[in-house]
Amino acid sequence: NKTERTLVIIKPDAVVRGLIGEIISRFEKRGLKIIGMKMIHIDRELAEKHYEEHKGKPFFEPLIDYITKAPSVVMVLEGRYAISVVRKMCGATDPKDAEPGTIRGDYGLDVGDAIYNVVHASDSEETAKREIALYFKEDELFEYCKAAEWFYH
Ligand code: YYY
Ligand code: MG
Repeated sequence: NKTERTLVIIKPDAVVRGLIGEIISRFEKRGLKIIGMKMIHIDRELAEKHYEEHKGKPFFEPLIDYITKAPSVVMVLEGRYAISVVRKMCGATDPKDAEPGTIRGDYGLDVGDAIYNVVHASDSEETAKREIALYFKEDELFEYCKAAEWFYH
C-alpha cells in the first residue's frame, strides 16, 4: 500500500471543449482525492520548463504553442498508487492508440500540429515531485478526510 501524489493537467483542448467536469468526475469516482486545483493560462516560460525533457525534438515548438493556447486546469491528485493509476486512466499518448475507457481514448482523436491529447499526468515519483512544485506552493495543497475514509480505516 502506497499513497502517492501526481500532477494532472486538463489541457487547453479539453477546457475549450467543455470537458473539465467530465474529466474531474472520472478521477473523483475512481477514489482519487483532489488536494489542489486551479485554472491557469500556462505561459511559454512555464511550458518550456514543464516539457524541458522534450526540448530540441521536432514536436517541441508545436507542443508549447498548444499548451499555451488557452487556459488549463491543473490539479494534484492523491491516492493509492496514484501515479501509475492516473497514467493508466489517461491512456496512450496518441489518442488514436488509446484504448476506449481511457480519457484520451474516449475524448481525444483529432490532433493539431502537436498531439492534442486532452490531459497530462506525471509519469514517475521523481517527475510528480518536480511537476507538483512547478505549479503549486505548499500552502495551495490541502489535507482533509473524504467522507468515506472512516469506512476503510
Ligand atoms: O507523457 P505523455 O504526455 O503521454 O507523452 P510524452 O512522450 O511525455 O510527450 C509529451 C507531450 O508531447 C504529449 O502529451 C504530446 C506531445 N507529443 C507530440 O506532440 N508528438 C510526439 N511525437 C510525442 C509527444
Ligand atoms: Mg510525459
